[in-house]
Order: sequence, then structure tokens, then C-alpha cells
Amino acid sequence: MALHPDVSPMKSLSLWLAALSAALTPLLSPAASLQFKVTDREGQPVPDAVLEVQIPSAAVPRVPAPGQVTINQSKMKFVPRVTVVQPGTRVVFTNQDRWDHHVRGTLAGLAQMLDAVGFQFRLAGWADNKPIASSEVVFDKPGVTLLGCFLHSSMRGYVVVAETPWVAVTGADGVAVLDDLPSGAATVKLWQADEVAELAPVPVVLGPQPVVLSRQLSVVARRR
Ligand SMILES: [Cu+2]
Repeated sequence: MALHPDVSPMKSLSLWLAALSAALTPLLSPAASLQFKVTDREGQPVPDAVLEVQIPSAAVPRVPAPGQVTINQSKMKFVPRVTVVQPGTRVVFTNQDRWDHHVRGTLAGLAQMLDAVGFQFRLAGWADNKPIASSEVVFDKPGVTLLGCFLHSSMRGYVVVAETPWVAVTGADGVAVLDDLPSGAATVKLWQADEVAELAPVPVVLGPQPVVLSRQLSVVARRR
């Protein structure tokens, strides 16, 4: 039996999809996107730079309850080197090397100049038939904590507690992308470990057109 053209399954499906899309449009827009590229004084891409977007007019979405992340001490490095978390996140430190390490946390800024240590503990080296040593710290205030080891001064790491949920870290290509941002006037705060002075925030207007920004640091980024 032939169907009447007006009630063919394809036609009713397309009408249904059109209605669905119209219903969802106010929910889906206005989503903005921002791409940010960071290079150093020599023009090389800079990984591990953190950009945070502040959008005063936007309601801050409810961020999922802060969870737990792990930072490993492995082959004389903090891995990952830069960890970005939301306030209240529990950070577990483990030592995967066969020798001891310290985890020393110093708040960046004034406390750093005074070398005021926020927390410190020692993690025993891993030995056969023994569990890997670990300890945890809850990071509840926005800001940057420098991680170090008293025994190995080359070991450096960073925990960045974000002020907003709109935060990203640059990859090996020096690029970070944030999608699904609310539209409106915003400022982009940039942090990078080797920049001693605080970088001036960049004002942007987020809208339907993707925003592409770049920034050159005044320093040569330390390679790992
Ligand atoms: Cu160490």
C-alpha cells in the first residue's frame, strides 16, 4: 500500500527534527569559542600555559563536585608538570621512583618571595613488595602553588586552582581551545611558569564568531 506523500515516514521525521531543533536552539546558543596560542620570546610554541576566561555577565555553571587527581613523581619529574583543578580538589601525590622525594608546596606571589612553605612531606622511594608511597592535599583557594623537592632542586611542578570553570592548558603546539563559552565581554588571564611578572589580562568579546588570540611571552620557556 502506497503512503500518502504528506505522511511519509521521511517527511514526518524531518518535520519532527525541525521542531526539535527549534526547541533546542535557545539552549544551544549562544556558544562561543576561543582559541589561544602562546609563543615564547623566540617564537617557539609554549606548552603548559594556563588560560582562564572571566565572563562577568555570565552565570557561572555548576561545576561537578571537585574530584581527585593524581600527580606522580616519576623519573625526577612531577607528572604532569602543570595541573589545573577547581577549588576543593583532592590531589594525591605518589612517588614512583626508587629513591625518596619531598613534595614541597609554596604559594606563588608574595609567599614565594618569602619562601613560605604551605605544606611539605617526604615520600619514600618505591621498593619491591612495598606499596607505592602517596599522600594527599586538598587545594581549596584559587591561585598557583609551586611544587618542589628539597633533595632534587631541578624538580618543579605547579598546581593551578582556577577561579572560573572556563580554563584550559596549552598543548605541545602552544594552543588551547575553549568551546561552549557564554557570549559577552570577557577577559582572558594567562599564566605561564617562567613569566615572573603577572601578565596583563586580555579583553575580548565572545560571540558567534570564534575568537583567535595569540600572545608572545617576554621570556624563553624552560624546556623539560
Ligand atoms: Cu626529589
